[in-house]
Amino acid sequence: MRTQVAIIGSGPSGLLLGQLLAEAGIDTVILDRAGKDYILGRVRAGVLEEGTVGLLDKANAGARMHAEGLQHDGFSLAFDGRDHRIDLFGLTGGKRVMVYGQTEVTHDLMACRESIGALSIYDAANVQPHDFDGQAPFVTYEKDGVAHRIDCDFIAGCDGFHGASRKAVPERSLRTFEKVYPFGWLGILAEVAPVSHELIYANHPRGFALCSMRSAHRSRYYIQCSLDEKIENWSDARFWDEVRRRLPAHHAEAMFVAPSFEKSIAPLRSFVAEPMRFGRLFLAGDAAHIVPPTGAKGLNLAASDVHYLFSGLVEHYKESSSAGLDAYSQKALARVWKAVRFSWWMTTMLHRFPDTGDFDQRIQEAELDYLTHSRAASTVLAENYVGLPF
Ligand code: FAS
Ligand code: PHB
Repeated sequence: MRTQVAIIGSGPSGLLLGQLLAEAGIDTVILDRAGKDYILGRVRAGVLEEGTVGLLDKANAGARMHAEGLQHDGFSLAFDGRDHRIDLFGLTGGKRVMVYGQTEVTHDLMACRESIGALSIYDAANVQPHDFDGQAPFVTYEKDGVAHRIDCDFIAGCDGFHGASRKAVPERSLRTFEKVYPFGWLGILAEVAPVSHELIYANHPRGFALCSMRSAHRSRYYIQCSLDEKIENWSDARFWDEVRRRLPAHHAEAMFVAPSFEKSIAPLRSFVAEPMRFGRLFLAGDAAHIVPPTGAKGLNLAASDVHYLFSGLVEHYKESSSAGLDAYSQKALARVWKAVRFSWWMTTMLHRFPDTGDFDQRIQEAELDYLTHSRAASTVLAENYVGLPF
């Protein structure tokens, strides 16, 4: 089999790249080691930047998002028993975010790909990129015990943090940067109206909490938890009690509760691999970087990587220019590091760290006080949250 671009990974990165390339008449094959249902069963991101919304529109995959997504003009920071609203729309000259779950984005992109008859191969075992440092790269995989090979012009490594693409790069060619946080997020989904019409990020002595949503009748809540927490120790009742303890009283009293239908614990880390290009292999999304979800950047960074990679591939095929591909890594990393910084800053400001001393605690309190009383400081938060320009 031959294609122009072999895409490893059928998450948001791979699917969005595949759809944009298809719209440009460039042939792709997507391979994923998991099945469609498993991929669609993962509950992850919930907030889309305008740049991500624009790319989904460009991919002709935005109709349901506009019909069912929720436009948000702001969110609140809660601490010392009070709310402080961050007016995204007013502070950024009219920008906002779209609340629409990653699961739905993935579903919509899969449906688009199926509607155009583009090939995705699921349950592909032992997917491996080869000869990407030459002019004739290829990908091998096994399906139902049969070995296959796909010859291609380029390989897009969109296979996430644990994927095969980054691991196929010789260690001497890669430099990685990592910070692991001493806590995780315990998240639940419940079919119940959210406690507020906007998101609430809470800093509390018991730990961080986040009140988010997927719709007007589906809530998504998170609480900071220790890394040795076990999900089986968290009944719904215990979770609802804990999340309400971490919110201002008026929210805790108003919160609707219901049985959860998803409950999981995610570790938090910051991770960047440099560069993001190795000959004819390009890393995009979580394959190249990970951010703590506090800044709602993971999925949106995947989208901006895809924007740069798509532009470079179109230049190659339509204008016989390698400029875009040659600049990919440097352009993508410039935006990645600013989002990594923002996500680290939001995480450091809103979470309680086990080893925090009295001085560090006062600094965190001063940060929150300054942020909520200075238009300049709030503007910095707002412009990063809605997404810096591509
Ligand atoms: P993904 O990991 O989504 O997709 C990679 C795909 O590659 C998967 O389908 C996988 O099956 C496949 N794959 C992996 N290895 C392979 C191999 N060897 N061969 C073939 N295929 C392979 N971001 C936010 O903005 N907000 C959040 O709240 C948030 N919560 C998260 C919670 C968790 C538990 C995790 C892990 C991430 C979370 N993220 C969040 C980040 C997340 O949304 C990612 O940024 C997003 O999924 C990135 O998309 P992809 O780069 O496509 O990677
Ligand atoms: C979510 O709704 O899953 C969500 C929203 C904002 C974040 C992280 C997660 O910062």
